[in-house]
Amino acid sequence: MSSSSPDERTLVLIKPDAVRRGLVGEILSRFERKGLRIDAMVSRTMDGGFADQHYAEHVDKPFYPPLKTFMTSGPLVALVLSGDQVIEVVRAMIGSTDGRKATAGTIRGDLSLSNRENLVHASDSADSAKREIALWFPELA
Ligand code: 3AN
Repeated sequence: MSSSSPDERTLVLIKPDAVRRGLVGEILSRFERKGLRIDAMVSRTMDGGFADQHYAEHVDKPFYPPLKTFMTSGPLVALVLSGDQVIEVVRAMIGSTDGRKATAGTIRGDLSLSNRENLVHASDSADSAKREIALWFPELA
């Protein structure tokens, strides 16, 4: 890290499918081994209203109702990770949305066979990270 590139933060959700499958440790371990820091972490079950806020950009999409049902179906683990270029680094580590097509070596590519139950959410831009961290961890914003 140099003084001209201060560490970023990103918001990650380890989704209910990962919790049900006992993959929380596996996923956290990948982030830790990469050298990222866990700045905050909580287990929580989203209600519908909170899901609508988190997925504000998707609420009108056809895939949203089943996504909402899935994301509110049980506890998930929300965390804030920090590190050099963490937003881009974590997006690369999780792989593309559809687990059937995600590259081997990524979390989704190795562990998911679905484009809905794809184990992990991670902020996709600095603006998203700011908004999502403020929503999940207002004490850090
Ligand atoms: P990503 O999580 O890869 O950024 P987004 O933000 O485009 O993907 O979509 C948010 C979530 O919506 C995905 N993680 C996935 O669970 C679900 N999703 C996206 N596209 C579809 C789709 N075509 N069918 C079902 N679920 C989808």
